[in-house]
Amino acid sequence: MQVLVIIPAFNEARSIGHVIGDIPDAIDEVVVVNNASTDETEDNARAAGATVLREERRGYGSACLCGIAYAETRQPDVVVFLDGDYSDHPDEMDRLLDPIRRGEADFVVGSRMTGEREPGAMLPQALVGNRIACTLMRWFWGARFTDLGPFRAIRFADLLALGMEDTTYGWTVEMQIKAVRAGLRCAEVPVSYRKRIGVSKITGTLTGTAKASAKILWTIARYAVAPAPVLRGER
Ligand SMILES: Nc1nc2c(ncn2[C@@H]2O[C@H](COP(=O)(O)OP(=O)(O)OP(=O)(O)O)[C@@H](O)[C@H]2O)c(=O)[nH]1
Ligand SMILES: [Mg+2]
Repeated sequence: MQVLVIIPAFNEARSIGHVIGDIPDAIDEVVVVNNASTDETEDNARAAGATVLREERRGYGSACLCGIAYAETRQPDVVVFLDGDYSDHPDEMDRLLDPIRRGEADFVVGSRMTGEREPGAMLPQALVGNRIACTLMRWFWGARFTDLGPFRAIRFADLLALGMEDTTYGWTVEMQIKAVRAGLRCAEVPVSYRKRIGVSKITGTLTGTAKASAKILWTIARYAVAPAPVLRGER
């Protein structure tokens, strides 16, 4: 099974080498999408052995979309996403890949809610936001997720068929909603989570939290009212 890892990174010079270094050797290619960083993220990622792409349009989803466009030239069987701040534990990647390898799932989300969290690694606003978003996904689509965690694996053909489009913080929830609506076999596995290295950009800041919360709720609302033909018309 060919696996390609996509890491969106905005000013993660101090952590990116650790993230890449802890990815299991069996992984075929690690792609860091440098999202207009002003530090040494790009040099450090390359030095650690990653393929480095540049996406000048800021936004978590923009960086992920750039990674997907590159993956289309590689056609891996599975794509794994994770953050560049060393909060996720890259050495736990097999936890995500095993259900896909066994043919039991198409999409696997790493849950920090059922996994081991270092105290303070997820701030209260992130915990509450996750709970609300997952509750809404259960009400609207019967989805049984406990987290919107960034560490996740998906069959590449299924990912392309989802037609992902969010360019910012709605990315993770969009993927989960679309996966459930598309009838993919979704699974969750516990993953560990530690305090990030470097400067917090989303949940650690007031504006980041406000923007992310608004975008996540907006994304849920948008798909809750979207009739299926609209979804089929996408991309
Ligand atoms: N905020 C933000 N993050 C980006 C962007 N592009 C890529 N990223 C990456 O997205 C990942 C998640 O951002 P984080 O700042 O860790 O957000 P968070 O995990 O909610 O909160 P903290 O870890 O507390 O900062 C990191 O790897 C960032 O480098 C962008 O435009 N904005
Ligand atoms: Mg983080």
